Amino acid sequence: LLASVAIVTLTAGGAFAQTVGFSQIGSESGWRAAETTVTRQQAEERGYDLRFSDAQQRQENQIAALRSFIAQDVDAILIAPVVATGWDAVLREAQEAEIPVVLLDRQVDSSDDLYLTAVGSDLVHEGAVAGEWLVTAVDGKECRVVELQGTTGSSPAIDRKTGFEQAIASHSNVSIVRSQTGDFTRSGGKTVMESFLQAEGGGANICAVYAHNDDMALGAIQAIREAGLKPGTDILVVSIDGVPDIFLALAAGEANATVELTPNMAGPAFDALKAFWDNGTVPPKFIQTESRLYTQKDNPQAEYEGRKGLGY
Ligand code: GZL
Repeated sequence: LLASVAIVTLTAGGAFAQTVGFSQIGSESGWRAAETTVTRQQAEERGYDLRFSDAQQRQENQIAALRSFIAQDVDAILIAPVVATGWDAVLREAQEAEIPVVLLDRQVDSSDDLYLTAVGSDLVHEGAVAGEWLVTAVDGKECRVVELQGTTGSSPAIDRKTGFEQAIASHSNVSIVRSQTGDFTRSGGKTVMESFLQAEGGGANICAVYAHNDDMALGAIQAIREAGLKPGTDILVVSIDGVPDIFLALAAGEANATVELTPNMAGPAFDALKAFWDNGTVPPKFIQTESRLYTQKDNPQAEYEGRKGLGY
């Protein structure tokens, strides 16, 4: 009996194929919550022991989490870096500990020899898709745009702005007249949109709001409604992520377009890590996920039904 108990204990103790530390930014948006859910599911399916840390959107907490994972000698580290700068030292410590690091959904300014690979979308392209949609929608008419930026210094805030501006650059009828960070949150989007409305004739001078994510767009929609205007009609609403609630807003005619971002960054990350652990395969430095545009014409109610419950 004792021998069999020992065997069971050993087997149970060895049940986890690998231990992975995950430094997550926080839960600032529905998309971020979904990414966390999917990462946990992906780890579970693979039998990995996922050590999870929520940084409450503070870089110092992410750096502390990485140092803790290094001290635990985990087999790999996943990190969604809240901002693009300030990672060299801790990434070098992980490299010296021979722990592979994979970036999820955001990029860093550090040299790419300091991480195994980065899984994410082409953030500049997402901004360009949003800009191109608006240019087409206004069809030559003047359009004064207000912009709700993501977290200051984050790669999505920088790149989505760049892409949108590139797309509207050759259309002088479309221009960004105000731009401010709403920190990727609904409350941030609502508060900043309220200030834009006040500054722009109660909204009479605003043709469209471009939000770097759906959560800020949903906050802006609320502010537009409370100002007595019709979101999606008086003021066009274009954003990025494809969270379930933006599909409800599309179905209600209160939003006009979103660029979908998959929350499944962990799947490709774990696949790359398995090849690296098993065969030493070095993946490309960027594993790109696809994104696509959805508008009111794309059966948003059905898209909502298909997405709710995916952990958003
Ligand atoms: C983009 C990702 C962004 C999402 C936001 O890749 O980093 O962070 O678009 C989230 O919803 O806050």
